[in-house]
Amino acid sequence: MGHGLLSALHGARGRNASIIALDVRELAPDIRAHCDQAFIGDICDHPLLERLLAMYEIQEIYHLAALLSTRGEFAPETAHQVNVGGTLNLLHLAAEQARSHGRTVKFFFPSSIAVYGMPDLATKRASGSVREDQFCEPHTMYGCNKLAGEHLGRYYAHHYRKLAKDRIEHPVDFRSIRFPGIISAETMPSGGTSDYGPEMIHAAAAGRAYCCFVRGDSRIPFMTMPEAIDSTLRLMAAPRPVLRRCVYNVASFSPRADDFARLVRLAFPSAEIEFEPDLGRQSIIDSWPECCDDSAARADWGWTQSHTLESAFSGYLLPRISSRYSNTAATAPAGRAKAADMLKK
Ligand code: AKB
Repeated sequence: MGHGLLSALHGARGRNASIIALDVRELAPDIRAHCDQAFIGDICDHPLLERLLAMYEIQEIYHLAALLSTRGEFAPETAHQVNVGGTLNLLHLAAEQARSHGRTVKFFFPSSIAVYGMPDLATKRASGSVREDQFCEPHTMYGCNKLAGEHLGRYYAHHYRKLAKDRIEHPVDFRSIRFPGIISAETMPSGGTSDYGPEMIHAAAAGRAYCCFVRGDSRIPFMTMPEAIDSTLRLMAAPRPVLRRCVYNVASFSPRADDFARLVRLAFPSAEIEFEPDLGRQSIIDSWPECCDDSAARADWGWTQSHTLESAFSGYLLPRISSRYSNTAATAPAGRAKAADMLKK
């Protein structure tokens, strides 16, 4: 998501704003071209963050670094260090920037539906759409970390150094969205549990068989990458007084895993998809809600989804994915166009 956001910020930025990127890996040249400076490094590297603090007058921070839910269960303590330690470091950087320049620093934190923990499948199915304040008892380290990040952000925004004589009020303007699974036509996710959605589509387009690690009737919310980026920019652009919360749900579509498979087979008739649930990863998906109530985001900052599952396939995924895998038999133009047409109907 960070890479897509860099391009969007580059297009949307004001005349005097510079974009400074920090990533653990070197950026691809086309993404690097959107930045004024790009550092290779880690958000857990204190001296590097101190250097950034000294070098720049930072006005906004978009903190996208995290170890996701599946990877986090293999190394929970490392996930905690990166996800919570890294968030704390960046919030501290924001607060210190605010202190040295006397201006509130805006901070964007992508939270996740992983903060929810549905106690069992029956409750998940009966609950339908969940509000921000319901079922916040995560089952994964990643979910615990995201919930901790939300609380830390609220603390830095409203209560930081409560007892200090030289405290400044509201050093950080913390804004967060609880994202569903995100599907990108350009990049493959890794280390997440919602990965089965994008993996199924990319595998079919590349002409590879796919074994889905959850049951066909598994349902969680998803959205496309452009919707995720659009929601981030919209929330960050909203005037502070209209925001009644720090953390918002957003929603787009909530397909079952076998709905994905149906549309993938329609678009790529030779796709081979099997379902072979992995009990551990299935239990994570079963702990996430079927759908999120995004009425607060709609009311406060005008969030609206752009897609249904069908229009996400026909208007975004199929055209883009097909050009990415353009030399595989699975993406033969005639079949693709027919599938996109059928989806539109
Ligand atoms: C994951 O699967 O861990 C992420 C998420 C839902 O936050 N994609």
